[in-house]
Amino acid sequence: MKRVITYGTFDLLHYGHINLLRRAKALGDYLIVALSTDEFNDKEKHKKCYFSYEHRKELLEAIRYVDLVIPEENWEQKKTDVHKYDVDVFVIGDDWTGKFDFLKDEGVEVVYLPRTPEISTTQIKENLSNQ
Ligand code: C2G
Repeated sequence: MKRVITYGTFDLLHYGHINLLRRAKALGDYLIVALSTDEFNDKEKHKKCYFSYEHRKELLEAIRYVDLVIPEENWEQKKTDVHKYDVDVFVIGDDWTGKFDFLKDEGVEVVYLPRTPEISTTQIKENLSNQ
């Protein structure tokens, strides 16, 4: 059982997120999504979410590629998460390329996947506010 983990906010879920999750799941058999909590988004990522953690979690749990959703509460937890959840592969979009290579020292394969161009939560919000 190859276990994959990824991290993110996944607010206003869109096809770019789904493309990432589908490719992440294809790297193994079991996909864990560490979902940024409202507090982590607010204090550390300076992201104002439209949907609450609970609603973003509900949406992710409905996706066929996702097997488990856990909270992402800080930047540091990745190093312990990969052991706690017996993870083989860490995957994230290539906007983070190089930022999590330290996980290789924990015996984890680190994969950066190309982002889906032209779609982002910020873009969605801007387009809607300009309508
Ligand atoms: N993503 C993508 N294509 C897009 C938009 C997002 O592939 N058009 C990917 C991102 O690269 C990320 C995932 O979808 O892997 C979730 O995106 P965000 O919610 O924006 O995640 P982010 O804020 O980058 O959080 O500790 C890591 C952070 O929590 C990552």
